[in-house]
Parts: sequence; structure tokens; C-alpha cells
Amino acid sequence: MEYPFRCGLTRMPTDSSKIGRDILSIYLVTGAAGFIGRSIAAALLARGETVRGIDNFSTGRRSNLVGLESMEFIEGDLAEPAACARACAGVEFVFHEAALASVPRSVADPVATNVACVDATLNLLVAARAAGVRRVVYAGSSSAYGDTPTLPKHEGMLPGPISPYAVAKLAGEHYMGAFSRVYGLETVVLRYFNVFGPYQDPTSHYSGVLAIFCRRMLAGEQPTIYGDGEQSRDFTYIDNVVRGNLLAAAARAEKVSGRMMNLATGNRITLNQTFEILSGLTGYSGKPAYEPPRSGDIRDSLADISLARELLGYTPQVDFREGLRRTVEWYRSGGGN
Ligand code: UD2
Repeated sequence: MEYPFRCGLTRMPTDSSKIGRDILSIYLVTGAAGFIGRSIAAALLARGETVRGIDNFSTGRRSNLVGLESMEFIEGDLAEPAACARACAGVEFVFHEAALASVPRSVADPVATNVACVDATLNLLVAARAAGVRRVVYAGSSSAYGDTPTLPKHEGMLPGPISPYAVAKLAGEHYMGAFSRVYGLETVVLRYFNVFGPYQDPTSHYSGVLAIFCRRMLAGEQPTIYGDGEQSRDFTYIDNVVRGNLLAAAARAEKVSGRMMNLATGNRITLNQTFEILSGLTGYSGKPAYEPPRSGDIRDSLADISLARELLGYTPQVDFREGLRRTVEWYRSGGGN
């Protein structure tokens, strides 16, 4: 992947009090030991940026930090204000990826999801404002749209969260908007649609479906489909999400600050079709097991990505099949164990 643009480091200081910070822009990535956070951190480091990461390892993995040795790392929990203050000191841009993902996890323990997604996000915003952070880019979730039948989902639609997870991620979006409006902190919300790719943890019951399927099918084990398999998703390969984040940090504030936009591919595929493609890629010759749908699950999800195109110049670079091929190769070569 190529990252042709840089932000922060080359910008001229606008006033003398900011000179030190402008010359040494620090990027904070929360959830840096998680799948998306580590991928953003790796891209920033590859571009020569100064990066700080924070993670409490609730779902992030120490093994995901391999290759990120030049990143300053803080083991800490954003639910603690002191950890947020430490993480934000001297920082110019924050990519807020830390969360407790998974709809079924939130159904099992809504309070834990709220603490990790809502309390932590508010603490982070308070600390970011106090530290003079310029911009926070927030990982929103397509779950905010809920289970309305209208497709594709566009940003003008009313949210309709149906799981505690969706409520928590949506609350974070609203905090971003409020901090832009009342405190002038620049915030950009990117609503991710089912991100997948290398470094996604395949070992938990709460992992993303593609990570679970890759691992099981490569091991010759039967995957389980909840429901009839005709539910569809706009599965988005990680490189597209990383690119969208870098664009969101670099975009002019007048264009993006206080805004929310989808980050996806604009295509959808059913789980049954995905299973067939994965059978070919992994060599798995069996059939899936079918079990009842999960509570809080959404039937169909597809993004309209025209707003991100317009505001960020975003276009997906890696399509679903190519992304899946790369992902299978990564798990096949031992990734995620
Ligand atoms: C939601 C969000 C997504 C992201 C994610 C974080 C939607 C449409 N998407 O993803 O943007 O925030 O939460 O966790 O709300 N499934 C199986 N077998 C398995 C595992 C899952 O059939 O072994 C099904 C599951 O019931 C669902 C689909 O696969 O219908 C996708 O599940 P998921 O957990 O990967 O992601 P999802 O859609 O809840």
C-alpha cells in the first residue's frame, strides 16, 4: 500500500506557541494492539510519522505489536481519565479505534460494552481537548443504521440501533459531533462497514465472521452460519479503511470537521456466497452448519460511499475478493495464531 501524503509534519506553524508541536506531530492510535488500530499505526510508521499507541489488551493482542517497535506504546485503559491524559499529551491527531466490538458480546454484557465504548470515548475527548489535540478521527459502526430495509445506507438516514453495541458506538459519534460544536475540537466520524483482513483475531467466539471462517475452514473445521446465510454485508478490506483514516486526518477542517461518513466498498455479498468463495480459497470441501440467527443481528448492510468520495476523495482500492484472498493467505501462513 502506498501513502503518498503526509499531514502534520510538513505543515508550517501558525503561531509561535505551537511551534514545537507542529514540528513534532504525534499521532495517537487507541486500540493499537487491535486489528484496525495496529493497521493504522503500521501505515503511519511506514510514512515516517511519530506514533503513540495505547491498548488495555482486553481484546487487542500483544502479538499484533510485532513490527510496531518504533511506536511508543502505553498499556492503559481509556476508561481511566489519567490514562487518557497520558496518551493525549503532545498529540496532534488521534485515531480512536479502541472499543469492545461485537454485537453478541454487547448482548451478553451491555455494561462492559458501554464502559469501553462510551465512557472511554468521553474520557478520551475530554483529555484530547485539555491537551490541545487538533483532530480526533473516530471509528463508527454501520450498526448505527439498524435493521431498516432501505439500501444502500446513506448518512442522511435516521439511526436505529438495535443492539447495545450499536447504541454505544452511536453515542461515541454524537460525542464527537458535540465536542466539535461546543469546544471546537475537530472530529471526523467514519462509519466502518464490517472490516476484515490480516491481524483480525480469529480465535474468539466474538470475532468477525470472516476471521472465524478463514481459521476454521483452513483447519478443515465446519463453520457455523447463524440464520439462513442470506444476510448480506458490505465487507470492507482493511487497507481501504486505513486509507480512509489517513485521508480523514489530512482533509481540510472546513470540509470534514464535525462530519460523519460511511467507509466501505459500496458492494454487498451474502454469507452463503462468501462461504462458497472461501471454500475455493481454503480448499474446504464440507458444508456449513446452520443455527438460529443471533439476537441483535442485522439482515442486510450496504453503504452509499458517495459522501466519503466527495469529502475525502476516498475510493476503495482493494475489492472484496482480492481482500479475501490476501486474508486467507495471511491466516494460511500462520497469522492470527
Ligand atoms: C457489526 C457491524 C460492523 C462492526 C462489527 C463489530 C453491522 C451490519 N455491522 O458487524 O460494522 O461494527 O459489528 O463487531 O451491524 N456470523 C455467522 N457465523 C459466525 C459469526 C458470525 O454466521 O461464526 C454471522 C452473524 O450472525 C452476522 C454476520 O455473520 O449475521 C456478521 O457477523 P459479525 O459478527 O462478523 O459482524 P456484524 O455484522 O455483527
